Amino acid sequence: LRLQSDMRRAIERDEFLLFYQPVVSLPDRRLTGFEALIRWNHAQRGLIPPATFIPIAEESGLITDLGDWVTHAACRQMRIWQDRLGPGTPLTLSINIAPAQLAHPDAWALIDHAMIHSGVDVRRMKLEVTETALAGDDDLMSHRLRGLRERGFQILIDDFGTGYSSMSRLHRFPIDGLKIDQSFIRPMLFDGDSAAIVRTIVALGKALDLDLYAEGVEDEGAAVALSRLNCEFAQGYLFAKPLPLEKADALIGEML
Ligand code: G
Ligand code: G
Ligand code: NA
Repeated sequence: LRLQSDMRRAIERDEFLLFYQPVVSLPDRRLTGFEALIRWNHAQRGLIPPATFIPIAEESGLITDLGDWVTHAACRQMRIWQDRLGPGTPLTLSINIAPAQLAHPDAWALIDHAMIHSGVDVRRMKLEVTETALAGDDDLMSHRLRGLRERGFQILIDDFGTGYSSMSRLHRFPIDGLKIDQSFIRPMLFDGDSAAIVRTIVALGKALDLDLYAEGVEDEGAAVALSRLNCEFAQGYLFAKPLPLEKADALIGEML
């Protein structure tokens, strides 16, 4: 309850910030963009990780406001990078969208406001939604995703393999890529079943003409194995942890 009331005030006081985890292409391991990940710089407790406060935000309904803050902050930052790198830069930025944000009646209006306010070119922005987010009302969710895609966003299914996407759903939802869950990637070198699941998800994604992302790549062997499978994008501690803005900026400086 305490964190919940603190959170309300923290949104007004701007105590949240975004970290940026690099997303690289395989096999060349070049920076292609970032995933924005929220952090809370609490006045008394210091940095609080999202695993602690996102569930509270979801239970209390604050997730809509928090998600709206993330959308604005990410669009604003992306606009700064686009101005710096020039129009047409291929740099991408992903943001995580909570199920309740997608289901919210004002979902489109809120996103439109952030888009227009920032002046960002959203064609290089990706929205990550979990399979759970899609488990609700199929018609509503696919309608929402279609509207976001018409605005130019790419849609990625996050934590893929841990939820309930039936094949028919994958077929019906307008999506651009799959992010293979870390729980399959991390053990893939020593656990044959995990490796088989990764291969199968890659094959499924390819067959449906989707981009494939591996999350939680921690070792060299996994990066090599994923390259061999032609998984085109990867994130993980092998390449970089989520970085504060200054460090992400420095990486972008190297691209210029
Ligand atoms: O950054 P970290 O690995 O600690 O994130 C833990 C979890 O919190 C991840 O599952 C991530 O998807 C989620 N998360 C991080 N940032 C955001 C955000 O901006 N919005 C939502 N809805 N979830 C986020
Ligand atoms: O659910 P989502 O994919 O948004 O989760 C991203 C979270 O995973 C972030 O909190 C990030 O800190 C964490 N993460 C990113 N790369 C790695 C990794 O290589 N290993 C582990 N253990 N966690 C990672
Ligand atoms: Na994510």
